[in-house]
Amino acid sequence: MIRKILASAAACALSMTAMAVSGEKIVVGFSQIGAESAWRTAETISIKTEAEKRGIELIFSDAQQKQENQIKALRNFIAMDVDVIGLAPVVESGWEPVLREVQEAGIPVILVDRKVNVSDESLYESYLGPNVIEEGRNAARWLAERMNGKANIVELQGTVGSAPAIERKQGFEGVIADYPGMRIVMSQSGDFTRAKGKEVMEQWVKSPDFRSVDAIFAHNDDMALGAVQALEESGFRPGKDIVIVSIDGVRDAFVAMVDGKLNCTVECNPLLGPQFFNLVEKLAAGGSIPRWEESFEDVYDETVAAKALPERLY
Ligand code: GYE
Repeated sequence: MIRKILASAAACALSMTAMAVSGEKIVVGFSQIGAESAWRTAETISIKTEAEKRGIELIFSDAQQKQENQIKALRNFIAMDVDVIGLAPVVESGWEPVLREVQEAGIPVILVDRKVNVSDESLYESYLGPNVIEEGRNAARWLAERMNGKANIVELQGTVGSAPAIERKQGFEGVIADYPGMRIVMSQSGDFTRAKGKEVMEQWVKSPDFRSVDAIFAHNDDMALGAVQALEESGFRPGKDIVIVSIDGVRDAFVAMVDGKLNCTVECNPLLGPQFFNLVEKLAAGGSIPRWEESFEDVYDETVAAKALPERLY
């Protein structure tokens, strides 16, 4: 195994020679959260495609949104003696014990798209992903401008305890705090899925307080799209009666913007395969990698949606 010989810089040179001679494959274990959103499906495809392209052996595990399944997967990867582990952690907390086991086995961990909350930062090598706080801020900045600093907002939060739900909320609230006329009047988790986003919105529209609501902030596009459906079924005109801003930038969000049903999406790039395996290859070659490898993203609203739509592949 490659990493075993990576213990020191001198040994690393040896390992590279050994790899070149034996053509030994890099083996990567990847623990994915599940398939809760179009975003995540796009990320999975990007990871699988890139591994294949580079001739890297990928052991892929789908946790079906359960942390316990991710912990089991990590223990399997230790037993299989993989070279590097990629972990997209469903929630932030509860990782310390298993990450310690992984560290003791000498396997480096790259966190992908979500962070963990651990007291010992040496338990992972790097976080590859966006600045999710900034995504929340960007959503709030766009909404503040669009609503002239005045809005009663309902918030559809992502998975409870997940880094993007915590940090998108934090970023959004930080910006609206500067606008006395903007406030969140209802807030609930829709677990990052279309079905739950719809379900939560169906409850909200029944409340008499909903009449005063004029904007929705959804932590991802799938929940916003579920909300759009619920609003339409209740006789509202999403995108017109109620302004909607969400995060991800998936293709269906652009379609909804072109149809006038969604007003803005803050991009969160799921195509992390190439950046992920660049980091893996650097580690396998004995190199060091940055603590945070940031992915590039943008903000798109209804004014540019039609032009951008043909380029949206996911
Ligand atoms: O925004 C959401 C997904 O962790 C950044 O997870 C990711 C988020 C993404 O389910 O759609």
